[in-house]
Amino acid sequence: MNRHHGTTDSHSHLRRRSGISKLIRTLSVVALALAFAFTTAVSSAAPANGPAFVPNEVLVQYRAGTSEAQQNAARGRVNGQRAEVIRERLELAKLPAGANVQAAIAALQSDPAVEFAEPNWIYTHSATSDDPYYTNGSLWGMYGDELTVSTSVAPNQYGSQAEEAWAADHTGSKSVYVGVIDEGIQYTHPDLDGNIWVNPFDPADGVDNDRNGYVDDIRGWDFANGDNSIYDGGRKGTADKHGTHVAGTIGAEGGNGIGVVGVNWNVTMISGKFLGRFGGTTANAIKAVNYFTDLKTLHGLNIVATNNSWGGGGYSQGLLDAITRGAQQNILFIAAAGNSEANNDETASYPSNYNTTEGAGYDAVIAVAAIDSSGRLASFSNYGATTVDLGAPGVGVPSTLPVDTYGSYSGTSMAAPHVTGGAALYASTHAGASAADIRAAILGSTVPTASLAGKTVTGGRLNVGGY
Ligand SMILES: [Ca+2]
Ligand SMILES: [Ca+2]
Ligand SMILES: [Ca+2]
Ligand SMILES: [Ca+2]
Repeated sequence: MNRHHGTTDSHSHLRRRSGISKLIRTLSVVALALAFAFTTAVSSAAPANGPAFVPNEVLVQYRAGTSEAQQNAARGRVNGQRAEVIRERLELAKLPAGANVQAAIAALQSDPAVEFAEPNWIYTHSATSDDPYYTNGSLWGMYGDELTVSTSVAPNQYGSQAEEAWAADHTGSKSVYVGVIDEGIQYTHPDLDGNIWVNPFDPADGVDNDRNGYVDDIRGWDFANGDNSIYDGGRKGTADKHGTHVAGTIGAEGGNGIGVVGVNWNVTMISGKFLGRFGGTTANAIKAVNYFTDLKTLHGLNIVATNNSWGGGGYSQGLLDAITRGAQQNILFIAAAGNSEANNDETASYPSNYNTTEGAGYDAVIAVAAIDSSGRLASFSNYGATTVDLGAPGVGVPSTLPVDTYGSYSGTSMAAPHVTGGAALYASTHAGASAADIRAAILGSTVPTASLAGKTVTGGRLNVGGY
């Protein structure tokens, strides 16, 4: 399970935190002559081979109508302390050092005031670098069946067909917004800077002018560090590579004569940074998802989707509830299927296996597998005839990297943003389309692909050519 999402290979460390040794295990998987380094954080509190969670923390959802005294009594069963209120009646509680998290959850669940209690799972992103610098002509994921915009490169039927949409002058719109829930983004990158949100509702004056709970969230928010700097890689680009790469696939600037181009030449991306150097947590993932839902409801921003190229934890009712609230506001949740070669029908992969149908009346989650430039299912990619919706380019994908550079990564992390880019592109040409409409368009326009038959819901690959 924990191979599911790794990081770039710079994350292989042993680290000690809060007295708990964090074992970070590196597995090498050889595929296409690339070494995929999957790194995994496992706390000593985690069950053997189970997903990792933060020791001494639990998420607790209290039932509607419960009093403060009832909540305190429930928390008192496990000698817990309220650390943070995430959402109404949903809190992050601290347990005493050394507490058995699973036992505490059982005790909390038995209290009538508690709707559910669950671990604060740890997520990590997934990406594998094969070539540190962008090589011209390799952006196959944007190609289509015919030569259209580009004349210097060969067509590739297994690309997303974005070129064909561009040929029809469909290159996206800055009035379409996308949330990037990931690491941060080097927002000053010359191929991204024009497509990153600048918050008009909360100027940098030390005041939370729009009262969304985040002071000066100018380009989004860093939930990992609790600050408004969404890029923390400095002048050497030591962090936020993965988020910057994902952003470039969704919306690196096109037609500017430099670097790469995203599915959208124009789009507005907002950072929901929650993955730090050692991953992220359920608590912060929930806050990031809620952030975009709240931005949409508070300001009417046309946020059509969030991209979620991460995973690794177990099931979280709190996170599903947050995704469902987003779904109710017409925000798609587009997720990487995972990189553990696993069948997600048999072993659920989160968040890609979530389904919002029960709470929102449709499923806002789109799970994405990775294919290579020959149309094969990527050797690392998860799949699932009922749980993974489609395939998209995810092997040897060049995109933006800090600082002001480019590089090629592989992973379902790279496939998902092609689909998210497709959602934004579709929204730009179909004003008023609901999230369910966009989802239906994406799944309905896939091209049947042998490697995806029986391994995905659609049996096909992304095709944005007609958007
Ligand atoms: Ca402000
Ligand atoms: Ca604010
Ligand atoms: Ca920061
Ligand atoms: Ca460019």
